[in-house]
Amino acid sequence: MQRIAVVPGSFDPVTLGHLDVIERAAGLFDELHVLVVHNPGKTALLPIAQRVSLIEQAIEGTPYRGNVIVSSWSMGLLVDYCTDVGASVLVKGIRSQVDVAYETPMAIVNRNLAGVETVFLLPDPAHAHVSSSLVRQVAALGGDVAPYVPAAVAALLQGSRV
Ligand code: COD
Repeated sequence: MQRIAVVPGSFDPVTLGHLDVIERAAGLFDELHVLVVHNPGKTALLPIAQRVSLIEQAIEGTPYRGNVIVSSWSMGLLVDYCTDVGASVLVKGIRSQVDVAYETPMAIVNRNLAGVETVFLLPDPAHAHVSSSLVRQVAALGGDVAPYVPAAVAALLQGSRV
C-alpha cells in the first residue's frame, strides 16, 4: 500500500525551514503532497500560484523531486484534500511551544474529522528560527534574506523590495 502524506502551509514565501521539513518528509513517505493553503489569519504577500511555482523551483533537481507533488487547496477542509488524494497523514514542523499550542487542537480535530493523523517533525537547528513572516519583514526593511530562503525567493524579494 502506498503511504501518502501532505505537508500543508502558507509558504508565503517558502523558506529553508520549510524545505528541510519537505525533504525529510519525502524520505518517510512514498508520495508527498506539498499543499499551499491560504491562512485566513495571515495577510498574504504572494499569490497562491506564485508560492506553488517558487516551491517547484526550489525542489527542482533534488533527489526527492520524483515523489513530491506541489499543489494548492482552497475548497474547504484540509482533510478533504487528504481524502481526495488518499493521504492518511499530515506532516507539520514544530519549532517551539507556540507551534505545539497552535497545531495540537488542529491535529486532534483532523483525526476526529477524517482519521487523518498528524506527524510532527522537529526542525533542523540551523533553520529553527526561520519563518516566512521574519523573511517578509527582513525583505521589507531592505535586509538580506538569502540565508533563509531558496535563491528564487531571495531574487524575487530583493528584486522587488516588497
Ligand atoms: N522549521 C520547521 N518547520 C517550519 C519552519 C521551520 N523553520 N517554518 C515553518 N515550519 C512549519 C510550520 O510549523 C508549519 O507546520 C508548516 O511549516 C507551514 O508553516 P506556514 O507558516 O507556511 O503555514 P501556516 O502555519 O500558516 O499553516 C497554514 C495551514 C492552512 C496549513 C494551517 O493553518 C492549517 O493546518 N489549517 C487547517 C485548516 C483546516 O482544515 N481547519 C479545520 C480543521 S483543524
